[in-house]
Amino acid sequence: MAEEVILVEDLAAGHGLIIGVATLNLPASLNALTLEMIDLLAAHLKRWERDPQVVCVVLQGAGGKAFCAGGDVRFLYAAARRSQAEGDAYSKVCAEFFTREYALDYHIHRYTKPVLCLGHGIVMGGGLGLMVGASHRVVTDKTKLAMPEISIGLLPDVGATYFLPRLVSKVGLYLALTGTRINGADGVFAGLADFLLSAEQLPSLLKELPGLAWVAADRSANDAVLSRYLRQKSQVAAKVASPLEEHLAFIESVCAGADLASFTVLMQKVPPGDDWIDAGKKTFFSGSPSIAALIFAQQAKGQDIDLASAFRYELQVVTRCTAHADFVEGVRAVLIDKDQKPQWNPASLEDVGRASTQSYVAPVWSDVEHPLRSLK
Ligand code: QUE
Repeated sequence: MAEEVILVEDLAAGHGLIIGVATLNLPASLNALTLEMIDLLAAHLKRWERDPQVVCVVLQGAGGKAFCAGGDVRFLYAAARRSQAEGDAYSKVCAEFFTREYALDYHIHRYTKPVLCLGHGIVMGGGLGLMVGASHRVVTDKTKLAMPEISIGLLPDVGATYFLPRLVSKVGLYLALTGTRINGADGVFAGLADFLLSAEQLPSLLKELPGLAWVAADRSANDAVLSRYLRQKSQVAAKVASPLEEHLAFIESVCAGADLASFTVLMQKVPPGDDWIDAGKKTFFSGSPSIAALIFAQQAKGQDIDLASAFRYELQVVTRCTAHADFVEGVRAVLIDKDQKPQWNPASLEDVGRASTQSYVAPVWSDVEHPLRSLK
């Protein structure tokens, strides 16, 4: 029998109260989100939200290596190729996937009960989309966070239009352009996570949660109960250094100009020798030039719009991405052929003009037709 891709448990928390636990269970692909996982998770979140006995929801990943490494990119790649071969304006299959994924992410942001996300191990792309909206975001000394989409010709999505511009200083822009992998301490420093624990504390956490002083139907009381518990845990956790914090002045210096040309020049001038910076430079200079330009437009736009509008904007742009050559070429180079040598079009940062960006931001749907029009 096939394994369940989402494991679900209703933990008894005393006095008839319940903690809903959802475990992403595709460890062989680092729990990367499939459409089936998205739909199952959405259904359970709805059920737990309606059930007055449920006081808290926990999201975690099976296997110990990853909470969630992203989305089902191979599925999206196949769908994008099929639609491009047919000459379609965009892939309906991809648009449907992103619509359901963003609706799930949005639901987590707006959830009416505490959501505890255990962001242990790899949390990238779609995984970060599940985590950032949770009310209680736990990371560990094994956590690796990133928005690596520039490497596959995709706009950083899953709410990145909204959450990246709201991180400390220019960190969001820098993470989007360079795909830099940051650790748990960095995540707390940046504003992507709330509590840094030691990985060894996680098993006891799920055992101790049912014993906390939960109250039926009192969201703010339960938020406080959970926060107090996690704060105590984090106080006894091993300390982890934050390379991101150590590089904050550097990030501010390369992001000081307001455009891609300035960022490119400033990054070119950085001498090699710092591994953390060198990895980001490599990703930026080998990433999609069109996406680099789009990220500037996205991060500027995202500062001024609300969460629902950010998801609607992203769905428009990401859907356009599925009709461009860079997405198919990027997935081919990174995940299919693994030659790590994408041939981008336009090929260089100097060649990207307004026409490229405009072709990505041209709306697919009018406001009244938009698949996410009902997000409030
Ligand atoms: C950039 C990305 C992704 C990536 C690698 C990149 C991404 C993504 C995955 C991924 C990882 C493991 C899997 C899987 C997909 O890798 O978004 O199916 O098992 O989901 O360089 O954006």
